[in-house]
Amino acid sequence: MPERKEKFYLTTPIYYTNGLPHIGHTYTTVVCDTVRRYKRMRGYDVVMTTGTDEHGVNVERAAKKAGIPESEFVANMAEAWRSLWDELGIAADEFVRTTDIKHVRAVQWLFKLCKENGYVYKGHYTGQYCIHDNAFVNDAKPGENCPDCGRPLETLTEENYFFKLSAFQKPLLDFYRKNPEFIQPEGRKNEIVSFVESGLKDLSITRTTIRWGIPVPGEEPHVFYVWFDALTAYLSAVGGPDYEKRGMWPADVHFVGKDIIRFHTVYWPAFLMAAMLPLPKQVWAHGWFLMDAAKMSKSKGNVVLPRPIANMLGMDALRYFMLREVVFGQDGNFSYDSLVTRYNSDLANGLGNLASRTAALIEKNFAGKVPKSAERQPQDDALAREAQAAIGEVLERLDKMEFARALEAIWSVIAAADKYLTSEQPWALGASEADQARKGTILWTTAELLRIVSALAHPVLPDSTAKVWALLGQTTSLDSLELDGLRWGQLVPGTPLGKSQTLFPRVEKTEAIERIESMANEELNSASAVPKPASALATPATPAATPAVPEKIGIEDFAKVEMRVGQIKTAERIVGADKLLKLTVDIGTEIRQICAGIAQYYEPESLIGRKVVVVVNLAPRKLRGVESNGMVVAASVGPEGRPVIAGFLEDVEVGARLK
Ligand code: ME8
Repeated sequence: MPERKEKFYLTTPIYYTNGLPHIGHTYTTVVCDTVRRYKRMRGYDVVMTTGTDEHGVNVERAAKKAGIPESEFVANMAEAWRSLWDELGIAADEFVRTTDIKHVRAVQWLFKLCKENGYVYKGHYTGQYCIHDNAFVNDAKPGENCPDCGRPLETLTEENYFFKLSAFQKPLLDFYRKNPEFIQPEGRKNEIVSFVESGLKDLSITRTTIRWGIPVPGEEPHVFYVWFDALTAYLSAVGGPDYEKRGMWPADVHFVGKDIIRFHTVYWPAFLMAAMLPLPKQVWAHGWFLMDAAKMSKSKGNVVLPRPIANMLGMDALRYFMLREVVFGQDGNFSYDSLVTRYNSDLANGLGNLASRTAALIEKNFAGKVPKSAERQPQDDALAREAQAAIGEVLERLDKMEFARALEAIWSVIAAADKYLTSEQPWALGASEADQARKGTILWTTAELLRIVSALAHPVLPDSTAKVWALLGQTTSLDSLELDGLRWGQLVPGTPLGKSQTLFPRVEKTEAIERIESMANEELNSASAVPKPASALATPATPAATPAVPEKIGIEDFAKVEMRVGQIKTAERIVGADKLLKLTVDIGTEIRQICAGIAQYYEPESLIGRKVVVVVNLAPRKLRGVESNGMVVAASVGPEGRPVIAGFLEDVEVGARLK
């Protein structure tokens, strides 16, 4: 073991805050937590990061729907995610919120580095945009639907800062070649390599169409594109600009689902290359958990929630099922039926039964103390060899993220021990000295096997293996056990057993499924169950009213309204008037004070510098005691009439008249 512990830094994606975790998110997080525990048991200094991705249009909309400011909405959601992970026994070392000031600074710092190094420029972009995924869809045509989520795309033009992604085609391909383990699993690597080989277009990394985002310093109303913002969370969690002090960056592995592999293996390394920062060592993209052969997602409303499963069967059962049932990297189907079947066969009848049988026999025959292993017979040694071999195999499998194979190896040893007990029949032996000695050997052997199994399975089943560990009278913490020192033969005879307890009570399948489903329905229907389908977050359409035929006006009427380009210089809230902002606006010939009813939708700071349309010949009036000399033009959107300030796609001169 090295003097100074080697570091290991691993991350889950930071999840969107417009819903709560379903078992898809739980899967990635459980995998990450398993590796975190495993690496710690291999002597590494480990940091695991998870968190919440809190910016973007979806959050803006969801907050509006909830009728609260975005900051309050995301604070509630972040707390809900954090406490659910706690409740499920998944304790990450770092929880990043993208609204944290340290994260905001890190994003601005990364942008500055990319810009200073010449990889950022200003331009205009018109494209087809998926509001749900917060992404422009390259090559899509107007009227098409998003290829990822199937929702209609919207045509959008805006002034953006662009990132010169095109400059990184060769560096990325070289990087993949020199680091063949960077993209995992192998199959996904080919997909990414051909994507990069087919040519990379520059990427817009700021937005002016989104308000709820991290401001680009000195460039308001530009805010950062959510992916530039979100990916930086991995770095801000471990020090941001001061990452060298913490010594954790670069990440050793980013665990993600296959849906976001491109962001992690193309954009993210390119941003880091541009900033001349170290690159993560590996991105592991797993498959999807499917429900009825469809990807589980909030929008489809086919989500499975982790809490009801944990309540009914224990979190260890869910962890075991997810890692045992699906080959890591591939898609897997979720069904309550196979979950409960595995629970009963592998956990209740397998590990649980072996532990309780062994403990009960030691209790009865050796007054609750671990017996001595006397003269050994070939079948005892065969089992010992099998268990010893499993240590090597399991470590090797876990190193390669082959969770299902690792668990298979552990459970095959459990099955061998079961068979051994059944054929040796210690309960049928008498009270003679020889029989007692034989009983001792058999029970020491199964107890020792259980000790090894608990240590090996601990990263996956932290709770129940700690119970077996305590049952075997082990007083050290299993979390800090070093797997490298684990050997057959370390169980000390005479150790008093701990208190016996049922680890996995058998359940009746139909009843268990009914209970899980009813708890899930309750959770989904309760006010706190945030995984509402995204469609439910959209503003409901107003019932179609008979359109009033507008009276036509002549051009001379229109000419009476004088509209000019104005630029907002200052903006502040008005005490006692929740809806109003007091603005000073440069209209070319003078600076006007104008009140605008937009305070619930725009942060004053976000408006500074923005070019707007001003009706300049409106008679002055007082609003809440404050004089308003003109009007800022805005669209009235949705049934609540949300104001959206009118602006320009091209730069226009202040004072120019609108005709
Ligand atoms: O994409 N099966 O967040 P997100 C397996 N905020 N895994 C699943 C899954 C399923 N059915 N559904 C979700 C985002 N996941 C961004 C990430 S990172 C800088 C920003 C898991 O809330 C899987 O890990 O949509 C997937 O990649 C992630 O949740 C997406 O979470």
